[in-house]
Amino acid sequence: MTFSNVTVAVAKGRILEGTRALWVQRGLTWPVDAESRKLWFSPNALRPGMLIARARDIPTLVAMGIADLGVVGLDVLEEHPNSQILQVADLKFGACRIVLAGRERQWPAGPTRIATKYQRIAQAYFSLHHHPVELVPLSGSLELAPVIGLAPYIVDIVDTGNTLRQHQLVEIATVMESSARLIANPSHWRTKPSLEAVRQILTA
Ligand code: PRT
Ligand code: MG
Repeated sequence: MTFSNVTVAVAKGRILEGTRALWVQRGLTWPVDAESRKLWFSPNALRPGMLIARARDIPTLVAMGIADLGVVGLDVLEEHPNSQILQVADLKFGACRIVLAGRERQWPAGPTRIATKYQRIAQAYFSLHHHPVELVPLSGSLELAPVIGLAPYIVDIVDTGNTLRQHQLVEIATVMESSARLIANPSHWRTKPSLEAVRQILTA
């Protein structure tokens, strides 16, 4: 099996780190050197090529066939749905939860304001619970929102819970669980057997 016709798009940050650990553990050589700012690495017979991009751009790159495969969190796939991709494996790393958090472990008493970077996921969750909310879109530093009086609640990613604790916030409910997923371009998945080979190596 040659990998010279396979390119994988990987979300930078934690997902890239987790992909590196898995990749190396499965005996593939890692193309990305830490010092360089290079974001594209060409494939060769022994390992797929790699593209490093913003998490929310990974589904687009795979849907358009720029990359054959992609590695991205389920949270990103749910927040930015794309019907032009296939989810082909749960890679198990990058596990985290999207939670509703606030000052007290108590469901909001009435209509409330909630700061989040996951507007679609949060809206779907509160609609399901028939709970009226006003979502405040923020792209980062969510934990600040209750402290500065922007919103009493947040919907955000939690792993260890340290960040919430440091801001005197507690989890009220789990909205969804997430982990890194392997996604594929549907037509490339059908026509390139090397993609299935990559999946098998990463999930063995
Ligand atoms: O471009 P953008 O800023 O959106 O992402 P990024 O390039 O900074 O990536 P990064 O490293 O933030 O990783 C994002 C992806 O990693 C998410 O889409 C998730 O699938 C996954 N992931 C897993 C996490 C976490 N765990 C996590 N803990 N993403 C973010 N966090 C944040 C969390 O929001 C909190 O602020 O890390 C902080 C520490 O978490 P605690 O609970 O361990 O303190
Ligand atoms: Mg980030």
